[in-house]
Amino acid sequence: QSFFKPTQKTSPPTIPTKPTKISIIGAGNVGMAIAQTILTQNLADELALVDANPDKPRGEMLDLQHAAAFLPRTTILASVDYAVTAASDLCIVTAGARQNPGESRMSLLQRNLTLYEKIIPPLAMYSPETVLLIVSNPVDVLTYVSWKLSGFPSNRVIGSGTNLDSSRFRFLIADHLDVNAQDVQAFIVGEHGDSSVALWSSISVGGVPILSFLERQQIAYEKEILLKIHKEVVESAYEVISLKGYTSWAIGYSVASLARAMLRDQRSIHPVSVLANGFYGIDGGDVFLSLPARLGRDGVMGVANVHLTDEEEKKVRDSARTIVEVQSELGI
Ligand code: 6V0
Repeated sequence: QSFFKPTQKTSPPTIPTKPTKISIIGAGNVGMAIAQTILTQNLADELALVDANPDKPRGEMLDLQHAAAFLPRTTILASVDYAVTAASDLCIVTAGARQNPGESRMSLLQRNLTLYEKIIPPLAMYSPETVLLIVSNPVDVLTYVSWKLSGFPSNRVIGSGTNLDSSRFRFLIADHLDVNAQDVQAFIVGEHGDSSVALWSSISVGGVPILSFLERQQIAYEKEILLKIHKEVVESAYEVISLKGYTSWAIGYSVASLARAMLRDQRSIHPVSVLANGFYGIDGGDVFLSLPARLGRDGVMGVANVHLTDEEEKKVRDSARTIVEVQSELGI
């Protein structure tokens, strides 16, 4: 006997549509901040958590399931077995070592490369149509590694890149000008890390290009403040790590915004790590770094043709060269 009495059928049964499924690999601080944001924003019908440690994702799954009464309905799964990720629309990879206080992102490479060789092939096998969204550091090199290991077309392999750096940048500019960060348009591109490039010429606040405004008003000292703000962006992850041991909330929101852009086919522009050959004179080998990309259901739909000054272009090429040099030693 069922709990519900069937109602009189008045229309034919609906054809079930495929549920939207997101998998998160690595149920650590970053993976769980992303999971929590995805759940509260109702971005998935199914959420699968995978971690090398079996207790961690199961504990996280139970803890989140116990919040079901306060959340949109989402089926949460957890396992060490990649079969749980089958038929994902989006796989977000956060597994791996994180920086110790003061440690650079690049120094994580060897440790995380070995893990990726075990993670990416089964993900690609169980979800051949998925978009891969890479978060572990060094994110640009690991996005390249994931592209190679998956054999996917480059539009379906994306690194979270400087989406987070750009939101830190927008916050600091907004804080300085006392406006809402959502009214600040500002991109940081290039490597997610120490050689990232701030695109000063394209910063606008409420639609007003900020640099030309400052020049017209001859407010020279403000430019120094802007340079200081970029320095603060580069140092901010190191500061958060030295204070709380890891970063989580901002990357959680940042990655959820990318998941929304793709799964809801938003065609919005985000600075994320994409295959960058051919843009801004980058030609020294395959390289992923962040450029303002238009995101939709199939991942990257194109790169916005943002004007860069000669100096900005040169810095982006230098950033590319740094990454290619690291990659050339990987033997992939
Ligand atoms: P964490 O809290 O130590 O979590 C890492 C998780 O990965 C742990 O639960 C591990 O058990 C798990 N893990 C390890 N090996 C495997 C494996 N082979 N398969 C599956 N799971 C595995 O680290 P945290 O979550 O703080 O950071 C994760 C990664 O994100 C690090 O590489 C960070 O550097 C990186 N970040 C990237 C950011 C970005 O903007 N791209 C921002 C913040 C952190």
